[in-house]
Amino acid sequence: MTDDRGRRILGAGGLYLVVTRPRIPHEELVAAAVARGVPIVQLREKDLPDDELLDLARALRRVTAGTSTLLIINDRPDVAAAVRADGVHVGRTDADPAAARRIVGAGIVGLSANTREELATAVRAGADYVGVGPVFPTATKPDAREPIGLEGLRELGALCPTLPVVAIGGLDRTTAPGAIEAGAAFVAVVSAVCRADDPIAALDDLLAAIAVARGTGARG
Ligand code: TZP
Ligand code: MG
Repeated sequence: MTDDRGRRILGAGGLYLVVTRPRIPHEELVAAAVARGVPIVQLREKDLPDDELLDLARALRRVTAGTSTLLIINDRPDVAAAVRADGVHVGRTDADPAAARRIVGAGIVGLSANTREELATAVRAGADYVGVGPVFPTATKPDAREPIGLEGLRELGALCPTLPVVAIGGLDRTTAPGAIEAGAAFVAVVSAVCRADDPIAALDDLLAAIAVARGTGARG
């Protein structure tokens, strides 16, 4: 449901960097991600007033516009549309997927799934990709569901062979290779980069681990 650039990037896989309260300015981290060819960056800030969220989204749009990095906004199709982001990620308890689709039009709509039923719902709703997890326990999302483990990830991924699977939850440079081996197209991380003492060094380490696991030799 997205344009050629979006389809190509979604089809290629790699790192899906979720940016939540990074230890360096958002723009700096996202610029580093763009410079390294990270395919997807998501802005996920749940506690900001609307005007600040919009300003931040606009700034990240400026950093990602015309690059090979897609910008996805968490939870807020209105913000995604206002800044012309590439799409929105809608969690289970967030905006209605059909409403999100109407608001972002041809943009990307990503949906979350933790069970077979939720996966079927996401597919029916016309998700452009599905976020599957949490794979492992995570401290980042206090209301996260039961971890599904690598076996759960493998099982859910096998049920939607034509949809890119974004694995999330407890992933870092040591656990990301297992998620890729279990069939994930993308590895999504929050704390592995945003909570690191040196987020850009952590980004480099993670990209190197993902490249080895994907057998691409390239970063990403
Ligand atoms: N959805 C499922 S788990 C999760 C989200 C947003 C948090 C992932 O954070 P981390 O720090 O990469 O485990
Ligand atoms: Mg959400």
